[in-house]
Amino acid sequence: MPKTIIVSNRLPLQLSIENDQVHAEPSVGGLATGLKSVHRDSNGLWIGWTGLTAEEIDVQHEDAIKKEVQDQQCAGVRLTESDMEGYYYGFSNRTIWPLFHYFMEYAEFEDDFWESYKTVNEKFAKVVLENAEDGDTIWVHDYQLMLLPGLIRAQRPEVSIGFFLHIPFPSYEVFRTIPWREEILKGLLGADLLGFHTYDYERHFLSSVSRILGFPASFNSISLTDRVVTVDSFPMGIDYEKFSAFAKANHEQTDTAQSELQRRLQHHQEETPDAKLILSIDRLDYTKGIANRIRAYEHFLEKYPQYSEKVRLIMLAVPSRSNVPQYQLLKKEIDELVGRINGRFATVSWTPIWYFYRSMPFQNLIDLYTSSDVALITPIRDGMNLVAKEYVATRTDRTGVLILSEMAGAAKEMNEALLINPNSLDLIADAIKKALEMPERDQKKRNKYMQSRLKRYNVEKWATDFMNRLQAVRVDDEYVRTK
Ligand code: ADQ
Repeated sequence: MPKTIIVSNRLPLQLSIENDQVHAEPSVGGLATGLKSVHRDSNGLWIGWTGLTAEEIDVQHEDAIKKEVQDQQCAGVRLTESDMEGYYYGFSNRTIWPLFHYFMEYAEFEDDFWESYKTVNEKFAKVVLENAEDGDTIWVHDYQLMLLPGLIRAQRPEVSIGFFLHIPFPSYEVFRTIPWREEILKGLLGADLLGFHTYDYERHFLSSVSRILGFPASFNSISLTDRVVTVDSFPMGIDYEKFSAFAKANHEQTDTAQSELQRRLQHHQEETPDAKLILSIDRLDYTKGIANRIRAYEHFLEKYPQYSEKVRLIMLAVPSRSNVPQYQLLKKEIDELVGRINGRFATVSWTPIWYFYRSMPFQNLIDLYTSSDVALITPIRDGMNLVAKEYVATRTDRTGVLILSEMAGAAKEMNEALLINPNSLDLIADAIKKALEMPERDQKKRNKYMQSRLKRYNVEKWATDFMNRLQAVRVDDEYVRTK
């Protein structure tokens, strides 16, 4: 029976070694949830890196790890520390990530990074080819693996290959600055179907293909010499039911069952009933516009001093890629900004920003979403932004206001949010005021429309739509080739 193989940089599991025993726990991230049915049904297999480098794995644990991984219907790709340096921290996160998010001045074009990226994509290809048979369907994820569709196609033309990019695809003028632009496009074109979050990313990709490789691209298909490649947009959704169910349970919880954070938040609300909470959650990344957001909040406090002691920004920044220099600099900048603003505006009974630099358990994430009157999400660029969608899904009584950057893919589906240009501190400050003063009726009306859309196009629908489309384009292509 043909099977579906999912390939991503990381496997959807957490490996740990305790008392010489190896354990693998399934992870609960959005991608893992969305692809659960694709993975579990149809005899599926997930291929990716386990999270432990070859140097971190003792020889005596190797077989146990392999077995644990296999038990989760997964197969591991063996990567060394030097692979991770060059392919992941290097080419993926110091070349592609900044460039695809229009941070051109951060992009490093290093031959060594590129060589490592090619080597690791070949390692992934080897594991895929060991496991794939003709007739199988392979779904490759994200910017770390852009050469993989081409490498698989070259060896096994009779498999069906889909690729989904989770970050923006930049305009041709930006993309063409990459020295290895042709190889990257050819790698991607090994797929039968290429998916993007928005129509704009899809359009940018088509224009790069026709201008760099000269293949005719019309509407949403590209005619290669021997095949047709389909390109389309599939905006990724969230596990709506899970977020809304957790939020409902949160509201119904008795005092004793509450988390420490929830108790604190409730206590804060009882002490200062007219004070409002503004929430900010992201990985600590320069694309997320965190520094600008803090400056905009400062500008808001200057421009509207009547809000002193009446509002608090609760900011969660999750540590990320902390060995890449730009991330270290950003961390320092944010620490300083938070210190400066708290020092400047605080009173004996009020701290304007509560700042957490850490990862939090899922339950705390829900506590924050359900307790906040406003979510302030202002990325400079973001492929989609799931936090915006999760916030709206947890507002079970439909109150709450989402302020969202126009530069996030999610803005295309969330027109009822207060959309702002993240580069204008003044617009953000005014949007904060508008959000804090928005009548409940208006809040509920906006959230009602967004919720019904998010509920319908959830992450499972996203995954099945992509898979159905992949089957359909494969059938069409076979028809064209045999005609
Ligand atoms: P990210 O850049 O990581 O994803 P985002 O879409 O916001 O950004 O997803 C973050 C996820 O992490 C959310 O699901 C959120 O719930 C979770 N999360 C955040 N803080 C957490 C915490 N402290 N503990 C546990 N979980 C936490 C990339 C792209 C995005 C795109 C996604 C999906 O950059 O643009 O939306 O992939 O395609």
